[in-house]
Amino acid sequence: MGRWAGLFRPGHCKARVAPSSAGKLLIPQPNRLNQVRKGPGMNELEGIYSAVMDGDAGKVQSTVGQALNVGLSAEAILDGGLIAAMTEVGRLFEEGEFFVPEMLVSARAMQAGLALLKPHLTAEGIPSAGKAVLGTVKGDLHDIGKNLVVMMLEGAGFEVVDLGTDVTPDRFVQAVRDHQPHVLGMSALLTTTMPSMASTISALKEAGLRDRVKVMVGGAPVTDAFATRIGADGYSPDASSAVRLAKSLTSMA
Ligand code: B1M
Repeated sequence: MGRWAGLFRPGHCKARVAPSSAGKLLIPQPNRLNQVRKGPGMNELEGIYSAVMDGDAGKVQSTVGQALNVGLSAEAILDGGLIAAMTEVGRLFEEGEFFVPEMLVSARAMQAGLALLKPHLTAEGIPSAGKAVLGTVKGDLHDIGKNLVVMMLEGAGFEVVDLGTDVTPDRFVQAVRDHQPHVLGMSALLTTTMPSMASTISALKEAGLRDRVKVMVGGAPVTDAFATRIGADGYSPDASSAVRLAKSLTSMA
């Protein structure tokens, strides 16, 4: 249960009760708030955390507003509220306790908070975790999974340039030239569009840019073996492991 046990009030978050991997119901534990260390702004951070876990975008915005009003820095709100909650959402997803729809609503709620924080983060000059360019490959219009990866990366502090769907190798190459990202991420949902990932890597080589960017790939039909075969630097099966992969690739870039 991790942070759930300490951070949810009794009766809170009824909609989030989800079957656990063991088949049990994931029910918030009795109130252990008294055991959570109290400090200035702690209530606001707990509010943000709970609202992201609940996928309640309106509440995320109001609690982020309150946190700014009581004087918390944008960095503290990002790390202690939004990212902490999304990290937990990712963990619960990986353990089979959260499912894609829950991860999506939480990610969207987190983005609503992020939109409010962005101007403050820029003003505070917080260094980003890295820069990533992402897109769904040529011929492919599936973008739900890619959007989820974008949101999770933004939630983890990455600056993300989202090229959208149906992105040609040339557009990926141009984006690497223009934005100089640490990581280039490609998503494909169709077996027929997976070869475009290989074409993009070839196009990067031809443009002399392959050594300047780490390439990660993902999407339902993509596998680790395929990623290795086409010369990508990494593959991840879901959005939360994509964050870990992007972080490790960024540290190598
Ligand atoms: Co399409 N579709 N679809 N579709 N569609 C699939 C993919 C399909 C498996 C359905 C099926 O037949 N069972 C099948 C592909 C078969 C194949 O190639 N093996 C298929 C087909 C055939 C088609 C069309 C050709 C149908 C037609 O027109 N005849 C057509 C193609 C259009 C095109 O792209 N040119 C088509 C169209 C569509 C819709 C437009 C209707 C819609 C897309 C809407 C949209 O995305 N805006 C759609 C949908 C919704 C699906 C299914 C039902 C769901 C896909 C999805 O969003 N999953 C899908 C069947 C299925 O998967 N069960 C299907 C949820 C999403 C969160 O998961 O995208 O896997 P996913 O992302 C995950 C991971 O893969 C990973 O993280 C994400 C979150 O954990 N991940 C990455 C993804 N990208 C990553 C990148 C990374 C790292 C991780 O690093 C960069």
